[in-house]
Amino acid sequence: MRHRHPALLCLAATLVVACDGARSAKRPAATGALTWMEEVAFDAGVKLGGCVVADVDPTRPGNEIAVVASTGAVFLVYREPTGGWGSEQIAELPGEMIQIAAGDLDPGSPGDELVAVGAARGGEDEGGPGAAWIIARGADGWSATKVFEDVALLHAVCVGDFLSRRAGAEVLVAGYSGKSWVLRRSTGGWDATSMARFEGQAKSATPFRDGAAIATTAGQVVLVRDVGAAEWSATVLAGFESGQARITSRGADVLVCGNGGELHLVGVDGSRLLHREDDRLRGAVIADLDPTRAGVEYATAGYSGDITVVALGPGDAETVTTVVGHDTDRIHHLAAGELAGRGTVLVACGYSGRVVVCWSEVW
Ligand SMILES: [Ca+2]
Ligand SMILES: [Ca+2]
Repeated sequence: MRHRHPALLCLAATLVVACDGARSAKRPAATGALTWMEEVAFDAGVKLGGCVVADVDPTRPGNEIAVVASTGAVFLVYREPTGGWGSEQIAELPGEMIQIAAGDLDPGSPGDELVAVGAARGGEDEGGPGAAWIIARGADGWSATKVFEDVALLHAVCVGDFLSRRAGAEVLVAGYSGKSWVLRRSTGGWDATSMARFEGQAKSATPFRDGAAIATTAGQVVLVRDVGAAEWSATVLAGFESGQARITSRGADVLVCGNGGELHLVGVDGSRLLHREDDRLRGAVIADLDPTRAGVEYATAGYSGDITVVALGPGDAETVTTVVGHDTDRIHHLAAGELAGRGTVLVACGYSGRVVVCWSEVW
């Protein structure tokens, strides 16, 4: 199946302000001001669980966007060389898929591979087992391989070098069983090893320090790491009143958000509230999204449909919050990455079935 969207839908709210009443398509005179743009890159027509930006298709230049759907479908969304967006369905899995990550899991194959997690069969709410799938493009096209099944839904996945005694990347998965597992490639396929236990259910995971940080429904950020024993250690780094749902890290910092509508930056000196909304948050991104400000910015999105960027002002004393995009229904995930012709983009997906891409331009 192949979808094409030659007509781009430009929704940039800030563009309306910048474009002299939006009547003119001409760009305003250069002012050095930052303008946020928004496009719908793809509409799957079904709820989308998660998305990632990575170079997973070696036959196309640069990075692509991979998204997973409630139907078990996995789609690739990409920039066409002539402009505009294209898309392709690359897998049809038997259960609802929740999240997807990418990394170099096969050193013998160019580019990155995808790993998707969700329900082994049927929907997220049916209470059945969870499954993890590797999806990759080889010489014969796209393939999907089930590499692990847990007793309950798998909701969290990330790729990193988690096993100190072994070179290369592994996959960490976690979910509603209250356990995380490391999946490693072996001669006969994939092995699950290095289990850690924690309170509550895992919703999201990110590589952190020499292990992974997991956001749980118990409101905790838990660091799981290899301590040379059969069972990994699990250390609570931070705790919040409501369940946590999405997490990312950069350096010594962890960015986490959840059901309380709060986005927290957890560092060595404790945690700081960066943003609050009235509804659930489902996005945690750290990236250099604003080239007019030094350093990184923080982004989130959630059930309000808003996509929000938070920058720290002079001396990090204040937060500067900008709503840079909006979707028509609840957003379930937010990712960032580089795309040809767009620079660093934010990619949101969720209940609307749409893949919404936001990026900034300095005019
Ligand atoms: Ca590519
Ligand atoms: Ca910046």
